[in-house]
Amino acid sequence: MEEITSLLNDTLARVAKAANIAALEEVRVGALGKKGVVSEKMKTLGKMTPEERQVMGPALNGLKTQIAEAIELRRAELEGAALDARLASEKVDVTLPVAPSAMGTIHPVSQVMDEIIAIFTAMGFDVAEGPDIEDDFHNFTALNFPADHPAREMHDTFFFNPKEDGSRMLLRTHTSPVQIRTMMSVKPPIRIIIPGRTYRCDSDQTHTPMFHQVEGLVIDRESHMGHLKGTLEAFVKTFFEVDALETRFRPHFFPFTEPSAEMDVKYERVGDEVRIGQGEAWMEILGCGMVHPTVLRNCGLDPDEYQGFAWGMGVDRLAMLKYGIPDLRDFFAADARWLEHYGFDPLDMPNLATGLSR
Ligand code: 2NL
Repeated sequence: MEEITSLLNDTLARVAKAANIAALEEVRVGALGKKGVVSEKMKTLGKMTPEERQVMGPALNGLKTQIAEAIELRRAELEGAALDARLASEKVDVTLPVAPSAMGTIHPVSQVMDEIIAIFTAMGFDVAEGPDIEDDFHNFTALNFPADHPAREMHDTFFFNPKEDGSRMLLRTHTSPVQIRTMMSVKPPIRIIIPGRTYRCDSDQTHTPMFHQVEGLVIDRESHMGHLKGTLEAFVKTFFEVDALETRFRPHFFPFTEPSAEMDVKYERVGDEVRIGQGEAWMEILGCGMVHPTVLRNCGLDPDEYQGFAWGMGVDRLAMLKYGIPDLRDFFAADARWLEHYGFDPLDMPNLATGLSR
């Protein structure tokens, strides 16, 4: 019996001294393991007399239980301490900036839209938007398209089935209906750009049935062709990130502007590469002009009081030019590898302070 008491005290002292889970496990194996001291003692029960066994059996079982309980208690203590130590050492500072990488990429068309928006909003323009599904008035009539203008034909325009009154809704063929809606509802001065999707029934190497435009509109009392040139020259220099960019304004025709022009920039082709701002060749970039007096009148503005300028450009083509993307149709192929190559970092919003693109 004394032996059992000293075995108990001895083992409990070892349990208390175990400084970590591994040391505690060693004590457990030494006492309760197959060849442990308690197990060895258990094996001697068989050789005892029934009287002895009646005393020693319960005593040894009690010893075993007490040791096991002490070990479990100490294990919980050690595990708690280990967790506390981990919690103290592994701190997460939630105020740190997120890692500078993110899943997925920004499509070059979205990137170029964001770049154009960054440039014009820095000049003081607002962004305006409107519906993709339009009526004939806002898409054509208000814009001074003659009744028999070819752009109205089934050939170019996606029309919906006629309504009961015979009129047909359509997918806007340009973003100009948004300018019409703005001029009809907002008192000048107006300075807006309109990014958005546009639709024409056309599909080949250089045309897709849905494409992207950004148009712009300035209406004030004395806005003139000089403001138009200054605005658009500043835009292309910033957009192509070339300070010494030469431009030229070539007379053109649009029903909604008078006079109308197309703006070209100097460029050079070196192999497959297009270098904007170098060389002697001219590349068309956008169309523009002074808003036609009839368009102003159609929107309830008096051309003797107000005048202004407008322009429009194709975003898909600008994205191809700026980022050297050879095939328009890849824009709409949703090819993950292409997007990985030509896409942009979602956490790098274009802005004039840190640069438009990286
Ligand atoms: C092009 C040419 C242009 C406009 C769009 C416009 C809108 C209104 C009144 C007058 Cl409401 N003009 N927009 C003006 C000139 C050119 O786009 O080649 N776009 C891709």
